[in-house]
Amino acid sequence: MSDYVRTEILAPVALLTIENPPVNLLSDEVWEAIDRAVAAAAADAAVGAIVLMGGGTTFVAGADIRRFARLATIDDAMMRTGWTHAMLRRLEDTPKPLVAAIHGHALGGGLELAMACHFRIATLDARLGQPEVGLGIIPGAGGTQRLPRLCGPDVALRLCTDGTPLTAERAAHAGLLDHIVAGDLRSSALGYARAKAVQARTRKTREVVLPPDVIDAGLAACAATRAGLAATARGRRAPLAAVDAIEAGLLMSFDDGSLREREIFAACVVAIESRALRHLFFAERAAARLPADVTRVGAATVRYAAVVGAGTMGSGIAMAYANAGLPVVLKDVDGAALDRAMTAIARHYESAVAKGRLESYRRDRALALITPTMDFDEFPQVDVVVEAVFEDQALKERAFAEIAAVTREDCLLASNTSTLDIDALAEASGRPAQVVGHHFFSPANVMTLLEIVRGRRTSAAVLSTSLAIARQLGKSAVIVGNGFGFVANRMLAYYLREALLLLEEGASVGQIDGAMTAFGMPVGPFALQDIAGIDVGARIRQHLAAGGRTWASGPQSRLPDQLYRMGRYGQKTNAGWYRYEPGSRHPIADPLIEQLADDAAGARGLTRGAVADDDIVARLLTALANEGARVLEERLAQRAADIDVAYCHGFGFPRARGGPMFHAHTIGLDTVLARVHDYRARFGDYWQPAPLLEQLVRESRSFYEGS
Ligand code: T1G
Repeated sequence: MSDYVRTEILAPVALLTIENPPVNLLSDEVWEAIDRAVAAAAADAAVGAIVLMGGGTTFVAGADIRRFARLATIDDAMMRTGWTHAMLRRLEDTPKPLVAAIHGHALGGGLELAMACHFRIATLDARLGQPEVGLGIIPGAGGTQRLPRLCGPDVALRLCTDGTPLTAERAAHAGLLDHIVAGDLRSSALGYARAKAVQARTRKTREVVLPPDVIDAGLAACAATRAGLAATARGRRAPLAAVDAIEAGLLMSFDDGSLREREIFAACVVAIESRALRHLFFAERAAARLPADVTRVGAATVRYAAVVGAGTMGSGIAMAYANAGLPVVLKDVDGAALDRAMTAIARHYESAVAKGRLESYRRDRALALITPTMDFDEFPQVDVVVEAVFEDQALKERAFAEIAAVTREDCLLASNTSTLDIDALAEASGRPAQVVGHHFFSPANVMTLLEIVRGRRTSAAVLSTSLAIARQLGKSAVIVGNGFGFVANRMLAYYLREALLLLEEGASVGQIDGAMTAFGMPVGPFALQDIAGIDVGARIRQHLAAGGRTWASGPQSRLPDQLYRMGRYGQKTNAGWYRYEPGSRHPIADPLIEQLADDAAGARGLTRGAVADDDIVARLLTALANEGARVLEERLAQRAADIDVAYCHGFGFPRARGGPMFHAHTIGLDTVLARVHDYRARFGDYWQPAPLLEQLVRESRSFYEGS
């Protein structure tokens, strides 16, 4: 038995089990072990058929993408894929029937391995797909050439450009599977292989010839897919690259199409997009683990939740729990507010059903899981309470004292506060070990970031349970420290400050937002403020001012407070940085803003002038990276990768750029530092380089230790 493949000769079948836990990844060594094991089985006279299956919980989850860091050049990638393509050709040429027996996942290289086998069977729960596009690459082991031959160009295009796996049933219907196993996979596979041994028939996918009409339809589908991607790819290259490879396969021989796939894969795997997406793949998993200094304790089971405060955030949080299938009580002291919340929630689900985004039975199930209330009757039964009352310290402290008095000792007490002190809330509760921040991002039922704010006395069990809740809710968790604005909003303040100063310097709201959306942000900084509410920021500044504090030194535009005083809060008042027709969220430029900016510039003795888009992007992203370095220095984030996860999931930072810290990493920290110095010279001493940034540049190191 080799290290990675266990061979059992159960004549006339050779059963080969791939063993590379936890998900049987295809490292070079595993590919080679499969190659050897199949060849040895085929040479064994006692063997009439061969079964390839995965050990443990799954078939094969794909190539080990950690190894792609070694593919520094296109030539490296061409060498690697050349070997893999040749190996799969050898597998396909095996003279005895070769059966892939699939359970769990057959993804990426795992599906490509299965497609080079002669037959494929799977359990009903199996999932088969080519998720490479989510990693900024395309299938690199013949997937774009074998998929169309097995399931046609349409399914191949969908699998390779969208990345969503097929269920076993759909895979069978598409032609990817020959049989779905009802019982035990091992025994079914042995029986299936014994029958194939009798027939002694092999079937080479690469020899399937598509009829001209299928090819023509496929080429048309390629064109249609490209057109669709023009609107949805948001600058990502891999989905279009997958279309190119599939199209090549329709126009060329298998060998020529395979060579074209390898060339396209190679160009993708060395590009920043793939490096960024592979970075995020591991960053999301690292962020979801307990910090190294926290005792490993199991998570408590959460079956029943309560949300206190039926405002926008509270309603969104309640929907997030209901969408995850968890019953949730939504409490407010104001019956009218509760009615408004339930009406808004019902309207949200109705709209989703009307748009075809939600099946009606899911709407009914979610609505049935949300129970409005004005009392605490259910609170002794709940496992977690999320406080989402008005952003006022005294109000929240009172809420925590009340909640602690009506819940079990082991109930997790979370606050959705975005700026207030978790430790103060913990003390007010009388149960500080049970208190933690669960900072959702608006809309809480949509945005996938959950900042888990660790208080000084938050227990390991509460942190562990909070991570489990994030998984249950389908959120990406980031554990952050209890500093003002935590991580994402703390850095955002510096990003927004530069946007406002650029407005006063001469760029328009539309230009600044346009520059940032061209970079890849879903919305620009001004549209973002109109969505979140200009009043939210104004009240935070008022709260700080009441305590004699401000969020940062240095110049701050007065324009947001001016809009606040004018009642221009953003979308909620049909006017903010933009105008909005009643009932519409479409931003309309408002000449008043230019007038206000002219006045503000005049008050600062500035003459507004032209600003280049590139300068806008550089200024805003430099502010993010520099402040991110400070967040790391203050240990408010465990690692730079956590900040990347927070920005991609909290503000839709383009994943193909890896997050604000990864983007700085790719343009070079020396470039970032030089920009900080340049801004300091041009705009004032408030542009202070973060000491960590200076140190990393001095030592030629990266934000990512060991990378
Ligand atoms: N490469 C490296 N590590 C991987 C990995 C991968 N492809 N997939 C998972 N891991 C690690 C993961 O980081 C974690 O490590 C552990 O395995 C368990 O994963 C040649 C080029 C299969 C649905 O994109 O979607 O094939 O944290 O926590 O929740 O043409 O893993 O324990 O140290 O996610 O049960 C294509 C990616 C690759 C599939 C299981 N394949 N993986 O989810 O476990 S490119 C993929 C997943 C390719 C070919 C091309 C999920 C999963 P650690 P996990 P899970």
